[in-house]
Amino acid sequence: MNDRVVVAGAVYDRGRLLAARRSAPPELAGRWELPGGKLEPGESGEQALVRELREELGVETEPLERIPGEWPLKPGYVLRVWTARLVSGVPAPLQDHDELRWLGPGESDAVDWLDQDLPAVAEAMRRLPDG
Ligand code: 523
Repeated sequence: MNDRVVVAGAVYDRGRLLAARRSAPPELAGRWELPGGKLEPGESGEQALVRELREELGVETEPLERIPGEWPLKPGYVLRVWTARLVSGVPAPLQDHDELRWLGPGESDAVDWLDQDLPAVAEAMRRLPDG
């Protein structure tokens, strides 16, 4: 059986990367992630990413490129990550999150990332565009 895909975005704006602190479920609350969510039937990864970032943060984004790789989550789920550019809006923690932070170069260790997000975060930081 195929694993269900969870998409997440390494959202850039002005040379910084967006980090989001989860407020649920209890076992993940307080840890930081690249925001996103589950792919729905019929969606491409990029479409799901744009939808999730709109729903959860109230922003419009443009996917840039897929970060190579796929990371296991809870049984039956895998994580895929895209870099993305903030197109419009100011991110707000509308759903699933209770705090947001923009991290500049060298600041990726400033928050307690979910273990499963760490490889993609490291690569997203390497790809951080100039401000
Ligand atoms: N992760 C995760 N890292 C990460 C994301 C976006 C999600 O480890 N960057 C995990 C957390 C959950 C699962 O993937 O175990 C689904 O993510 P979730 O809850 O953000 O997906 P949604 O928003 O689609 O979930 P529901 O609205 O609850 O269906």
